[in-house]
Amino acid sequence: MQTIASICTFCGVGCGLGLRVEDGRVVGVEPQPGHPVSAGQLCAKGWASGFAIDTGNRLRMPLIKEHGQFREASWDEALALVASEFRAALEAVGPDGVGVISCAHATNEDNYAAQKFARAVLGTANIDHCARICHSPSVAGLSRTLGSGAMTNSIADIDEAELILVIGADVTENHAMIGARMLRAQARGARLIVVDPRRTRLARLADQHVQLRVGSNIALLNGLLHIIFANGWEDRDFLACRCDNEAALRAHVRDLTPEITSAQTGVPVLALIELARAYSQARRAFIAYGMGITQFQSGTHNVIAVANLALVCGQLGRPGTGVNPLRGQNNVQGACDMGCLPDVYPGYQQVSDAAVREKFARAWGVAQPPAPGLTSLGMSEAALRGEFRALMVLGEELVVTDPDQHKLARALAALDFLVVVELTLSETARFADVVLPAASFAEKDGTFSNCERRMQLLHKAVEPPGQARADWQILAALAERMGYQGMRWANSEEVFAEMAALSPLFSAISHARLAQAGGLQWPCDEANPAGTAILHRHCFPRGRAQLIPVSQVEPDECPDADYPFCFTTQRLHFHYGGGAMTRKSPLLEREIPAGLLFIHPQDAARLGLGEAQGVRVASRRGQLETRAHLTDDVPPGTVSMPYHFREAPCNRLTSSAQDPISHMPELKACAVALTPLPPAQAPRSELERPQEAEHAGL
Ligand SMILES: Nc1nc2c(c(=O)[nH]1)N[C@H]1C(S)=C(S)[C@@H](COP(=O)(O)OP(=O)(O)OC[C@H]3O[C@@H](n4cnc5c(=O)[nH]c(N)nc54)[C@H](O)[C@@H]3O)O[C@H]1N2
Ligand SMILES: Nc1nc2c(c(=O)[nH]1)N[C@H]1C(S)=C(S)[C@@H](COP(=O)(O)OP(=O)(O)OC[C@H]3O[C@@H](n4cnc5c(=O)[nH]c(N)nc54)[C@H](O)[C@@H]3O)O[C@H]1N2
Ligand code: SF4
Ligand SMILES: [Mo]
Repeated sequence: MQTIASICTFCGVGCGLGLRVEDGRVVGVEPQPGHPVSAGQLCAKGWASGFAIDTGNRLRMPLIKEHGQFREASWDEALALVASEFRAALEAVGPDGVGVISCAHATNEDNYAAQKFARAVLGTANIDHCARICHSPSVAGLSRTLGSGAMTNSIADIDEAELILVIGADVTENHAMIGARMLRAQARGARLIVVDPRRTRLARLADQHVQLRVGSNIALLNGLLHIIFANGWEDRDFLACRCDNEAALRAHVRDLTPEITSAQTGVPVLALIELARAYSQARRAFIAYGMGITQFQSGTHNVIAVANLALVCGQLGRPGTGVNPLRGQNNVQGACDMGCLPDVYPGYQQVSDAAVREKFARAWGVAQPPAPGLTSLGMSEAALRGEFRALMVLGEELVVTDPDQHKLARALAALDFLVVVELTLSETARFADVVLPAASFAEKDGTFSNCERRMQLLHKAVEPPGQARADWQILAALAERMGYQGMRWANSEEVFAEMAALSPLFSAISHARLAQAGGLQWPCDEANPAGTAILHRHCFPRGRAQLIPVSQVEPDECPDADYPFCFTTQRLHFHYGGGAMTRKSPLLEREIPAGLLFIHPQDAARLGLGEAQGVRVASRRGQLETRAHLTDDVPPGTVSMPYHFREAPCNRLTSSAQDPISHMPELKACAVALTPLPPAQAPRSELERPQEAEHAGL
C-alpha cells in the first residue's frame, strides 16, 4: 500500500490528505500529519473523499446525444464534433456568442487552460465560473477598497486574534477546520461574535450572537461606524496615515443613530454598542465573512461596508486582524487567480488594460478580445435572447446551483450546442449534446489554492476511470483540433510554468518550489520569495485604502400578502454543493437523507404544520415539495432551505435579481408562500428521472 499526498476536493480550507492506494484503487483516506492548515485533522467530508473519487457512476467514455439518448463515442469522434459545433457557432454569431464556464474543483492548471482556450482558441472574453455566485462581490468590493480581493490574513491568524467577528458565515458547518480553530481560540480567551439571522452552531457557542434581519448588513455596519465615531473609538492614526475619504464616511453615518439602526436591523441598541466597542477596542480583531454578506443584490456594497469597519478601526495589516472572505470551493481562489473571470487575465491583470491584452496576445500568438466578456448569468441571459449559441461547462452543476432553475433550463435548451466536462452524468450534463469524462482530483497532478492564497501541490494517486482525462488535457486536445498549437504541454508542471511566467503575483512559484515548501501564499515574487502571510502590512496596492460610503439596500423581493415568508438558503455540514460528490457516501447520506425546510415553531403552529410533515414551498418563479423541520434556530417569519438536494431544488424558488457591480444573484433572500401537505402525504420528489436510470440508454 502507498500513501499519496493530496488536497481535499471539497471546501476552501485546503486540508492535506493522504490517499491510501492499493491495486490501483483509493482504499482509504488519512489526514496529513503536520499540514500547515489542517495539522493532522479532517472533517467528515474530508474523511469521505473516497466517495467523491469512486462515486459508482463515473463517466468512462465521451458521450454524444442522438435522438435524445446518449451513446458512447471515441475521443476522436467527440472532439471532432465539439470542434465543428464551436466553429459553426463562431461563424454564425462570432466570438461574443460562445463561452466557457470553468470549474472551481479543478486544478489551477485546468483553469489556466480553460481561460486560455476561451481567449486564445475561441477568441472570446466570455469566461467565468462559480465565484460569480459566491465571492465575486468580494473580488469587486475589496479590490475597490483595499486593492486586493482575497483573504488579507491567514488561517493561523485566528490563533493570534483577541476578537473574532464572524459575519454571515456558518463556519463549523462549511469551513469545519476553521470553525474548530475559532472555538479553540475562544477557549484560550478570544472573544467570539457571530452576526447571522440564524442561530448557527457557532452562534450558539459564541460570546455574542447578533441576530440581524436578513438583508440588513449595511444598516448594521453603518450603524456600528456611527457608534464608533460618536465615541471616538476609531483608529485615528490608521485613518490619517493609510486611508482616503474619512470625512465623507463620517458625514455619511452621522445621522444613523443606534435607535435608527436597531429599527432597521432588529438588533437591540445595547447589543449594537457592545459589538461596536468590542470590535473597535480589541487589540487584534479578525473578521471572517461568507455568503450572508455576498449573496445579495447589494453584495459588493455589503463587502465595502465590512472593509470600512475594519479600516476605521485599523484592524488590518497586522497578525490576528484582517478582512477575510472565506472562499468556498477547494480551488475557487485558484480559478479566480488563473483568470477564469471575464474581466481579468491570470494574476488579476485587467482585460481593460491595453498593455495587458497586448502582453497576452504576444505570449499566446493570437489577438485578444478587446473588452471584458459576459458573466455566467450573462451568458444564460444572452442565450435566452438568441445571441449566445455554444457553451462549454467544466464541472459545474448549474441546473441545481444557479438561481431560478426554470429560467436556467430554458437558457440551456435555447443553446445550439452544449458540451459538459464532468465526473458523472450530472443534472447539467443531461442537457448536453456532448459529455466528456474528466479525471477527478485523485487522478491528476496539479495545484489548488486555498482560501488563504496558499498554492498547494496534489499528486496523482490512481489512473482515471476508463478514458477520462484531466480537464487541461481535454482542452489541449480540443485546441489542437481547432488548429491552435499553443497548448501542447507535456505535463501540468509546464502549464504552471507558463502561467507563472505571465503572472507577476505568482512569478516565484513553481511545482518544484511547492514540493519543497509545502505550499506558498501569494504574492510570491522576487521581492517575496517565501510568499506573503499577511497583506497590506505597510501599504495597500494603490498606496492608501479607500473608504467608500454605502447605503442600505433592501432585498429585491420582500415578503408581502401573497408570499408572506422571507426565504433564505444555507448549507449542511454533511453535504456539498449540488451533491454529486457527497451523496454517494452512505455515511454522509445517512445524516440527512433528503431536502428540508427549517421553520420556526410559531410559524409552523400558525400554518398547522407538524415536524417532518410535507410542505409545498412556492415563489413567483416555481414551487417544490419538501419536509418541514421545526426549529427556533430560524427567526419567526424567515424560513431556510439547504441547496444540496436535486429532489427539492431550492433554486427553483430563488431569484436572479443581481448586484449591478458584480452580477451576483440574490441567493440569500426572496419571498415564498407555504402550504402544508396532508399529514400522511409524502412530498413529491422533483427528480424528473430516478437516479437508478442514470445510465439507461447508454
Ligand atoms: N458542508 C459544506 N461545506 C461547504 C459547502 C457545502 O456545500 N457544504 N460549500 C462551500 C462553498 S462553495 C462556500 S461559498 C462556502 C459558504 O459558506 P458560508 O458562507 O458559511 O455559506 P452559507 O451557509 O450559505 O451562508 C452563511 C450564513 O449566512 C447567513 N445569512 C443569511 N442572510 C444573512 C444576512 O442578511 N446577514 C448575515 N450576516 N448573514 C446572513 C445564513 O444564515 C448562513 O448561516 O462553504 C463551502 N463549504
Ligand atoms: N440557493 C443557493 N444556491 C447556491 C448557493 C447558495 O448558498 N444558495 N451557493 C452558490 C455557491 S457559493 C457556489 S460556489 C455554487 C456551487 O455550485 P457548483 O460549482 O455548480 O457545485 P458543486 O456541486 O460544488 O460542483 C460542481 C461539479 O464539479 C464536478 N467536479 C469535481 N471535480 C471536478 C474536476 O476536477 N473536473 C471537472 N470537470 N468537474 C469536476 C462535480 O462532479 C460536480 O458535479 O452554488 C451556488 N448556488
Ligand atoms: S474542512 Fe474543508 S478542506 Fe478540510 S476536510 Fe473538511 S471539507 Fe475538506
Ligand atoms: Mo461558493
